Amino acid sequence: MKKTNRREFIQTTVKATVITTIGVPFMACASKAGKETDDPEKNTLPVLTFSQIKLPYGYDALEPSIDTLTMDIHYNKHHAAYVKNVNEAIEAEKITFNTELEFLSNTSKLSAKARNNGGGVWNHNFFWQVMKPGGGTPSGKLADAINGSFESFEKFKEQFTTAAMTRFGSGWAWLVNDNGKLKIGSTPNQDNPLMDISDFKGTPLLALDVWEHAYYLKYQNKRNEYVANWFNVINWDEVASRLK
Ligand code: MN3
Repeated sequence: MKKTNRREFIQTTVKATVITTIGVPFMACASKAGKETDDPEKNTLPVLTFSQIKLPYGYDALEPSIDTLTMDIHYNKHHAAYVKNVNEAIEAEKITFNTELEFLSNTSKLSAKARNNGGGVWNHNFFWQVMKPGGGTPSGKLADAINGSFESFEKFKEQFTTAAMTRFGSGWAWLVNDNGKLKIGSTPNQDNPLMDISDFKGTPLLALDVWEHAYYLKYQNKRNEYVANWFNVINWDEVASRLK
């Protein structure tokens, strides 16, 4: 009697456990599914938001190559405006790209406002990082790549300077990696070599802003002096880190 009772008890307990384990996940699934459809936050598509990096140095850090007032206005007014404008465009135009790279490589599908301001944010975030007080010269693998592609560092500087000087109007000069080969070129306005619409493509290693707002307060019409002095504040370690 005692034994039978115990078996019955066990069987009842097992049945109850089975019901519970089937029942609980079912309820959990139902509840989770309900949340996914009812929660407005979970129905919102992920949207890219552009932002400014923190300036890696003070406004006066690149003196005398880049003056303090220019750095302040460039970062706090020009760059900040691109951030505000591209984020407005993303919202107004319901742009749903998830990453900056996806955004840039699809610029042919974007409005002029989204393209110009998105490029403006990305280019300046890149530009701040490839500069630092003190500068120096490239070394190691990067120096080998520069010598291999342009014969010498001096020839690289000449070619880069030509690209910066011959960009008519506003734009950027670039050093890019194009499948292991380094190339120099330029883009108009806020376009860059990651954009599908760009004639000049590659992975950016170094960039120089040649918009007048980048140098006019100190150098006025003398873009050549700005370019020559900028070579003293290139962060070659940062450039090297981008050469994969
Ligand atoms: Mn600029």
